[in-house]
Amino acid sequence: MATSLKSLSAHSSKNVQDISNKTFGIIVSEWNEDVTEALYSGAYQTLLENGAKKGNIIRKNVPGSFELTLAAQWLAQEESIDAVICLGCVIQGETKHFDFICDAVAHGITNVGLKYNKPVIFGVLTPNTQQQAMDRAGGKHGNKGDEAAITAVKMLGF
Ligand code: DLZ
Repeated sequence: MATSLKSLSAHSSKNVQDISNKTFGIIVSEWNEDVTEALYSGAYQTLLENGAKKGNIIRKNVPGSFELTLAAQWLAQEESIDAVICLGCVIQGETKHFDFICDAVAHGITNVGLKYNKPVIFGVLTPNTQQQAMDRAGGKHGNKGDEAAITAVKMLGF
């Protein structure tokens, strides 16, 4: 079984670093908000547990996951922001909308990270059902928001 990132955080020497002076932007998509709010709670708490200061965590909402990319660019271009975490949930529907949104967001977030040379984390769930989403937002498969936060922390310590 794969080791979760969060379980490594307390014990891995690679992850022991001071992030108290690091600033994080967290962008939350409002679509499927039960899921994305749970992702946000996980990410926020995990950053605090790892030493981030409340005042150094900036939250912004966007209407849907498609808008995560532009908002990530707006935050990443700020010199004061060290890492951006994008949180969304796109649930498979009957049309190709799902594929277009997922492709656009994955490519867009990648490009923003490369352009601004800082971690921009893909914390977007792409499940087939609402239940699968909830299972990954604090349910039986953990919380991918936690993992997104740990990924940001690890990348800052690279
Ligand atoms: C339109 C749409 C649909 C059908 N489904 C989702 C979804 O499951 N998750 C999500 O985050 N956003 C969805 N959206 C909204 C798009 O992301 C976007 O906000 C609109 O297409 C406007 O650009």
